[in-house]
Amino acid sequence: MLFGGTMANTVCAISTANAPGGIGVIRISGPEAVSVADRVFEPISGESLSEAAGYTCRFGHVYDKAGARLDQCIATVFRAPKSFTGEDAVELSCHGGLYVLQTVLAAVLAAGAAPAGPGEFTRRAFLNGKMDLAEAESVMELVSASGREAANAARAGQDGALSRRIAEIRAQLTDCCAHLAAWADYPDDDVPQVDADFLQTRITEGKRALAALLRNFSVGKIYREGVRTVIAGRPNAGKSTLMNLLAGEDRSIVTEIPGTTRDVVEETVRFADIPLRLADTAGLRETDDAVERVGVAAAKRRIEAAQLVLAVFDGAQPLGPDDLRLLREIAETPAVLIVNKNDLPEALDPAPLYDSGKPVVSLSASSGAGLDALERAVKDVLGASHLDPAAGVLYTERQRRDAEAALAFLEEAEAALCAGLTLDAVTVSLEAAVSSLLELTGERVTDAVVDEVFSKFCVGK
Ligand SMILES: Nc1nc2c(ncn2[C@@H]2O[C@H](COP(=O)(O)OP(=O)(O)OP(=O)(O)O)[C@@H](O)[C@H]2O)c(=O)[nH]1
Ligand SMILES: [Mg+2]
Repeated sequence: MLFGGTMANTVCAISTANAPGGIGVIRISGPEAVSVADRVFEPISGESLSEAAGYTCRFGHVYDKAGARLDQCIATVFRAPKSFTGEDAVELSCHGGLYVLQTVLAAVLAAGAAPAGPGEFTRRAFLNGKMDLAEAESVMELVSASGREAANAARAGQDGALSRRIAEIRAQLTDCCAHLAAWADYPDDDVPQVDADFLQTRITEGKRALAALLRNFSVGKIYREGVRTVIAGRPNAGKSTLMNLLAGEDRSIVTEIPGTTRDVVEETVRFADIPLRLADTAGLRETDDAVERVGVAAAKRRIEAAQLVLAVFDGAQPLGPDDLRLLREIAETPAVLIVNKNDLPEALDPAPLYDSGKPVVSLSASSGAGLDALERAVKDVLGASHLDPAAGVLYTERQRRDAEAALAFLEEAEAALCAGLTLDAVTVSLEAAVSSLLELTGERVTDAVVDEVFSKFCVGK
C-alpha cells in the first residue's frame, strides 16, 4: 500500500526509552523489514530471518557494514498483516545501553531502512486499518501515562471503549437521519409519520452521552496534567507537616514556632492516584516581620491561582480571624478543609467549616490518621470519584473539539425541532453531528488532522 509516499519504504527507530535499560528494542517495519534485518543480523542457527515464520525469533549477533560485531541480539519476526503496523516487521532486542542501541540503529540505517518519524509506527497501524484514530491517540496516552487511573483510561481507549461509545451514539443519530430521509423521499408513501417524540428522545440521549464524555475529559486532564494545589492555613496549623506526610519525606521545615515557613516549598506527589503539584506556603497572619510578610503575600497569590486548596486548621485551637478570612478567600475555589491534630483534644468548633459547604476532614498530619478520608475528599472535590474508564474517555483536545461540535449540532437540531422548523433543518444538524463523530474516530478525517495527531507522538512509537 502506498500512503502519502511514506508507506512504501521501510523505517526503523529505537522503540525503547532514551535511557539505559536491561534491554533495548530497535523496530524495523515495512516491505523490506526482513531483508534489511538479514543484512545486519546473523543467527547462531544459520537460518536467515527470511526463512522465519511470523511470531518466531532467532538468537544471534548484529554486525555493522564493516563486519564488526556490535551486540548479541534476539530478532523477532512479524509477518504482514500480523504485526503492530500491519506490515512485515522485525524487532531487534539488544542490550539496553544507549551507545549499543545507537550503533545498531546506525547499522540498520546503513542497511537500507529510513529513520521513522514521530509516531510513524502507530500511523502505519492506523493507515493499515489496525486501529482507529481514537485508539491510536490512546496508545500515545498509554505511553505517557504515569498513574494507574490514567493508564486504565488509556488502556480502555486502546481496547476501543471510546470508539465503541462514539459508535453507539452515532448509530442512534444515524437511525434518526434514516427515519427523516425516508420521510423526505417518500412523503406520500406508507412511511409512518415522523415521530417528533422519537427524534426528541434520541437527540436528548445523544446530548446526555456527549455531555458525560466531555465531563470526563476535564477529569482525565487532571490525571494527565496534575493539579495546582496549595496547602494554606494560619501559622502552626501543621501545613508543613502535611506537606512532608504527602511527600513521604522531609521537604519543609517543621517547628513549633509559628511562622516557620516563609518561602513557597514545592513538590509533586501522587495522591489518590492524582498528581498534585503541591505548594506549602507561609502561615497566613498579619505580621510586622518584613520577611514573613513577603511570604504571606506569596501564599495569597498562590491561593488565588490554585486549582485545589488544602486548607489546614489547628483542631487543638479555636477558629480565629485568620481562619475565617481564609474560608472567605477560598469560597470559590475547590478546597478540602482539614481539621488537623486530631490526636490532641479538640478545641475547634467546626460549624463554620461545615457551613461553607466544603468537605471537612479530620486528620493527624503527624501520624497520618485520617489520610484515607482526605484521599476520598480530594477525589470528590475534583470530580474524580466517578471516572469510569471503561465507559470511554476523551483523551485529546482534538477529540474534545469534535465531541463539542457534535453536541452543538445536536442542540441546533433540538432547537429546530422545538421551533417547529422544517424537518430538513433538523436533518442538516443531525448529519453534521454524525459527521463530527466520524471525524472523532478518524473514519472521516483529513490528512492535516492525521498529521496533527501523529506529530505529537515520540519517535519509535
Ligand atoms: N500533635 C500534633 N502536632 C502536630 C500535628 N501536625 C503538626 N503538628 C505540630 O505543630 C507544629 C507546627 O507544625 P508545622 O507543620 O510546622 O506547621 P505550619 O502550618 O507549617 O506552620 P508555619 O510554617 O509556621 O506556618 C509542629 O510542632 C508540629 O510537630 C498533628 O497532627 N498532631
Ligand atoms: Mg510551615
